[in-house]
Amino acid sequence: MDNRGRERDYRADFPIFRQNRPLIYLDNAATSQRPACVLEAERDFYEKQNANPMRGLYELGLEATDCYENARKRVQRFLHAGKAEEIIFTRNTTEALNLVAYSYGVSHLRPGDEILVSIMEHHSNLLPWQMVAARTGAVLKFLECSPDGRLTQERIRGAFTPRTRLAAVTQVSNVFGRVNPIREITRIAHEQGAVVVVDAAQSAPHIPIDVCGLDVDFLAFSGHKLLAPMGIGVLYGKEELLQAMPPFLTGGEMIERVGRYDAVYAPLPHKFEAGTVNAGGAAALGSAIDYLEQIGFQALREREDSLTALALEHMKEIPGVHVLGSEDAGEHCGILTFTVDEVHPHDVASILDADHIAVRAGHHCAQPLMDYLKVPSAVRASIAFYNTEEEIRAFTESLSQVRRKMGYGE
Ligand code: C6P
Repeated sequence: MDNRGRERDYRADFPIFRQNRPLIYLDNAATSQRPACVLEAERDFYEKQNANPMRGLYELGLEATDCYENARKRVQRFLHAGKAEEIIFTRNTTEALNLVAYSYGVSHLRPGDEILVSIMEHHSNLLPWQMVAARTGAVLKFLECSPDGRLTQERIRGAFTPRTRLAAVTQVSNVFGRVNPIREITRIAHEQGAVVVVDAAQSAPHIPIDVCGLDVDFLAFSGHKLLAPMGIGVLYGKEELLQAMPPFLTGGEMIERVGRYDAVYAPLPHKFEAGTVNAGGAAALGSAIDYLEQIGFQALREREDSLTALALEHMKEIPGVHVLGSEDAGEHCGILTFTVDEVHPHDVASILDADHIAVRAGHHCAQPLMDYLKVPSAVRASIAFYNTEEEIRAFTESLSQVRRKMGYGE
């Protein structure tokens, strides 16, 4: 609400919605849209400060470095991390998780050690650990969820053993949208001497994150799901862990000195940022965080939850539609994954698309979860704060016609 009590028109901040084309964008969990201020921040970098950061000793080069390092400090404050050196810029969540797997996982795990992953992990937080297990002889174990996507205390306690060395868990699943109890998990993991890697790709856009309060060891997120451009992501790691890890990628700018046969690596965070960095993307991520925090997570969640409640209420009334996860709209972070009896999810998505409604259909890069749920494929509508009630009504109206259009029932 603005100070005259009117709901702010967030939509007006997003140039993509100003085009003269019908678009009801409900695929925000795949990638968000970007507000004008974020696009301007990236453009501003290239128009006013563009030089290769950390290299040029001339004025423009120093400004480019400042811009990049200020973005790092902005992310540090966003995550409530203790030090800017604990923030590593990556391309996305996938690269950040691979960094931890290749650098920490491969060098720290031994045959017989256990890696615990939840069954609801996105492939990006599963395949790296399959690779680590294959290379080190560690054993991959699964933390199962209840059929409605809950990681209960008993399940968590029962999944850890004295051999668990690492647990990789998503804070919010891209299928269920429920916030997982990360603080509980880190408490139990640390009792067993295991480190915790958190995938925050779907949580960072919806809830405030305090890496110190949660006591996570590593945490990754992508800028593009959080209003920033594609190609910029973040890995947070506890300083003492990052210090002890070998570099993931090697090459320019991650070194102190190079000889013919060996090299001394640069201190944190540059040890993990080989090659020319995405400074424009980092500047834009800083601007996206400013924009989000200016709205405030509470206002953002209230808006997303009320739109989700409206969608859920109408979806429950449509015969043959089944939503995965919680019955409570407040436990979805805007993510509504569903099936429609007798209709393939791809057909559902095509019918919605004919009404200019963009949703995702398929296995959502979470195939082990879909196998466990015995749902090979599903449709997902994911809502952001800049969606409107009219859009939600248009979506549920279009959805209510799907079975009839496919020749079933009403
Ligand atoms: N999920 C979705 O439509 P990248 O691609 O690296 O930015 O993010 C990977 C990723 C990791 N973890 C979770 C929980 C995710 O949801 C994603 C990306 C998108 O659900 C694209 S597959």
